[in-house]
Amino acid sequence: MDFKNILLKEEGNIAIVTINRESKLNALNTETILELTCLFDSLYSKDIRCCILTGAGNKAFVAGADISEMANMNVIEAKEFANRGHRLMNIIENAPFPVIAAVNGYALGGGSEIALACDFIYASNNAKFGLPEVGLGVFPGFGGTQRLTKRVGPAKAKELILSGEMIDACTALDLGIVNKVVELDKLMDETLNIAKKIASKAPYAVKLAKELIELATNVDLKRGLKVEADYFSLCFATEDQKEGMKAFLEKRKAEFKGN
Ligand code: CO8
Repeated sequence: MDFKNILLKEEGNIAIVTINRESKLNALNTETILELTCLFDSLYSKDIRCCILTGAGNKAFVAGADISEMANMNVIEAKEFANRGHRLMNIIENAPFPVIAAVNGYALGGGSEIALACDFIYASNNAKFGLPEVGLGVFPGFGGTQRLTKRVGPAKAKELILSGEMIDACTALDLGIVNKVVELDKLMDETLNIAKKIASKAPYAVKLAKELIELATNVDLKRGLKVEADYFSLCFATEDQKEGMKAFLEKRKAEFKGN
């Protein structure tokens, strides 16, 4: 598949997706949103065990939705644009493998929103997060009002969204938006390290655990524990459960095949 605005590199079972519109600070226009949706859709049916999403260059991860494209939209076009954005965020969030955002600079507006749709975020020390949309006469429309609130709680989400204030990587770390901050030239290595660790584990168990953690943010404990017990038992239908436990008892490294 040939894409104009994104790059895909595969290292074993790890997919590295780079948003590649550096001259526009990787802003998300419709074409890029559709390409990313199509790419993630295609990754669903491959043996991908972890994915890294990043931006080209060392200045921006994604500086937001493309303002030049949005400026003259009518109501119908804006709705379509928001729906396309939601589809992309959902396809990332619900991917059957973990997706890690490697935020290498500005993550503004839609850039923060796409990072929040990933399972977790590693950031470079020059990264800046913000949802400046109210300064443009709109508000975060790619899921930011919902996902940021779930991540940091309503009071902090209100402070950030209603002021449009930009925060640095360390503040994002303190708020729990980011899991780790590293120097820019170490960002990909550090992110690849954790991706490799994840990719070496049993893929089906990783996938179910990801689903359950997501579920925990949406249902009460009783319901969550019931589904956890169901999913736990499902693991025993896999070869990987047998291999994982056998390898432990034989004091060797498990070889997971994803079945
Ligand atoms: N959209 C389009 N182009 C952009 C964007 C953007 N979001 N951000 C940067 N660019 C372009 C600039 O226009 C410029 O292009 P050109 O060279 O052709 O003039 C190029 O990228 C480089 O940018 P700057 O010259 O501005 O670089 P600076 O270093 O001076 O500034 C900033 C960097 C601070 C990141 C600055 O570019 C900036 O403020 N960008 C916009 C940030 C922003 O407001 N983002 C939020 C956008 S709105 C949004 O994301 C809504 C999501 C929900 C949509 C819901 C749909 C209904």
